[in-house]
Amino acid sequence: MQDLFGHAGIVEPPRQAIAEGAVLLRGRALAEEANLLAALDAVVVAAPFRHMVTPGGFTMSVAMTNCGTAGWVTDRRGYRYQSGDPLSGKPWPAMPEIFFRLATEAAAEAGFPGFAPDACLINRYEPGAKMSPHQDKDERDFGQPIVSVSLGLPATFQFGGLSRSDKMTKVALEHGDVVAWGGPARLAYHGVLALKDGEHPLLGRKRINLTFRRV
Ligand code: MD3
Ligand code: FE
Repeated sequence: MQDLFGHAGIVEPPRQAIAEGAVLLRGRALAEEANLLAALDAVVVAAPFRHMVTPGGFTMSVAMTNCGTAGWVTDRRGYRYQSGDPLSGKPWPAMPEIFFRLATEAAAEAGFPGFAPDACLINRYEPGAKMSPHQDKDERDFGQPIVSVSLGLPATFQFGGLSRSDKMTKVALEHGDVVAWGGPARLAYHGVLALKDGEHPLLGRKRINLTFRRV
């Protein structure tokens, strides 16, 4: 039998506040999964995933690419947004309309109307890949939220407070989940634990996260 909210037999409200300013929309991307994955494939043909290097000289376990008018990059010189893909020298692929629409609609549903992302960082996690706790602060206007879309294998996401030492809370993010982070959650420390191996019916042994930002 279908549950009340159409998500994997778990009866829970479609909008869940997981912290002040952080709203989880469980399964919000599911209706568009095929269109999202087709658009993703086209982006990745033009701008393949690559493992970037941090300013400290470590190669990230998460592979990344971008679409939109600006893309987040890191190398020995630092973290920044830039309009061109350093691998090709060409502009990042345009943000697919289906990406933009999902991000803006989800933001509005979460209480952040008027969000117009110009950057989408695409993270690919394979088993063992993780993202250590950090803040997202390379953007100009922290009044703008960040929207994230999880696809593929589930991951344990952790988020805390404004200080690295604040206690962190864990939440499982699954295929189709969308989270909007704004207000007091915008500068919260957050990270992703090492991805557990598994097999997703559409994506295989990986997790993809789309992170939408207004640079
Ligand atoms: C909470 N990515 O790319 S997305 C990142 O799942 C990043 O790949 C994670 O953190 C991932 O920077 C998490 C969810 C997310 C994004 C930004 C946030 C959570 C956030 C900013 C503030 C607080
Ligand atoms: Fe982040």
